[in-house]
Amino acid sequence: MRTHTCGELNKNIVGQEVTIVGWVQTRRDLGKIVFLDIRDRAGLVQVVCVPVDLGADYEFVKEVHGEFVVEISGVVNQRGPKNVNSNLASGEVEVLAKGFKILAKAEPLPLDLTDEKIGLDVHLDYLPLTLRAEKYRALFKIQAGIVRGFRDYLLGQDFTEFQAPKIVAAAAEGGAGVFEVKYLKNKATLAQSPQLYKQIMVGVFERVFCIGNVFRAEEHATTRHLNEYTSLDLEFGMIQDHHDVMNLETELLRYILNYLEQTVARELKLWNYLRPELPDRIPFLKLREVQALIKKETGVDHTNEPDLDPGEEKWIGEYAKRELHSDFIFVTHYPTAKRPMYTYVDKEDPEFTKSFDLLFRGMEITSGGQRFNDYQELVASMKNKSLNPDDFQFYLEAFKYGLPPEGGLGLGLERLTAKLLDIDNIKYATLFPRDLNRIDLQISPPEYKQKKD
Ligand code: AMO
Repeated sequence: MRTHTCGELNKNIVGQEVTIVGWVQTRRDLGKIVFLDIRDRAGLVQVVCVPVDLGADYEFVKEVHGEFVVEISGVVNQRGPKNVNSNLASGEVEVLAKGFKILAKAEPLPLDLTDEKIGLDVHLDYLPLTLRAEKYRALFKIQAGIVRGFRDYLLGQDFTEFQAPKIVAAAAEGGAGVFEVKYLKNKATLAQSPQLYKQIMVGVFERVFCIGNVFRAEEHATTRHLNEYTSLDLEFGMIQDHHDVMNLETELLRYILNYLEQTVARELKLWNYLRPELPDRIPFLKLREVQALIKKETGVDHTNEPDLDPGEEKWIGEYAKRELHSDFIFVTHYPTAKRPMYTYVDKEDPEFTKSFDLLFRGMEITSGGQRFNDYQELVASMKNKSLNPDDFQFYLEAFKYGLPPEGGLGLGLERLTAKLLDIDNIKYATLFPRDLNRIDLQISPPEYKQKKD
């Protein structure tokens, strides 16, 4: 029976008998003495296996290699000063094994988990194994920390969490890019976002958030697009305008960064984490101002375009860093013609909306803004976009019966993770990425399959 986790072992319990359970991470043989690094959820510890101490159990030691799961009883010993491993919480001690059991066997590993040069496709094909590598365990601990920080902050601000449906009738973000669901009697799609439901829920709780997967039928496999991603969504009522939403996001990000640094500092060190510059107020510019700047500085005239292309996002990201000392910049006032029907129009300049994107290190990680809350205005906006209000009858009920001025945002979890850790392809920062060519396993050309068999 396990008495301690590996991470709990330290010099205060030197001399004590313990039983630990974990995976064999590495094996080193020195003649008949075998050194095993044993890993469990809490950490890693070195175990020394000597034939005289183990007796008959030494036979089991002979058999084990990486990823075997074992139970070891033994005595905690202090390591010599030269052998202390300062990277480990349990690095000052080791366990001298007295009893050894195999709990689960592992086949020989098809790849070396410490090899940083494994290509993306092989990494993804072997995810159940490659996710066990130290760097990837760290990455997804950090990602879990982002989710936790998001939730904690919003609960602290009196938001209520809800679960949004994933089978929906209407496309929230516009018709393109939806997956149809054929089985049901009604026309249905997979949700592109919880947008319509979070707005309905403002009528119920005033402040709400939800964390869940959403689906986008993206036509191309790129380094920043997935077909399924995790959206961190929030929505709240009683706002003045989109600046309230931007200010909330600024404090939310500050909370998440602090939370990560307090809880997963060791994991952050394994990646190229550099604390982002996050000023008291994140700078904000209108889309047309950004385009004018780009034209002035580079000569490229995109001043009539409805959006920034990835190169322009990068450019303005670098500008924000250099000139405004911020790794973040809000770009506001996207054209009314290009934003979804729920986006509030700037009454002083009706061609543009009170919407924003947040760029982090030159990549969009969030969209948000103020929404129409007036029933008549929302219906008119739908009609302007050639949408039939009858298709949105259910959603519109929320507006018929009193919805306050409100706004919100959607933050892409994988993009935030990737940018925070300097990862250039979003798929590395996605637990189980789906794209045109892959659901878990890549749809492989025959010669590739053969090679693996
Ligand atoms: P939008 O469609 O801009 O807005 O999405 C919000 C954020 O989600 C992330 N994202 C993606 N991440 C990975 N793969 C994709 N294919 C993908 N598409 C989007 C990005 C993006 O900034 N309802 C609005 C949000 C709102 O206004 O509240 C929406 O979904 O980080």
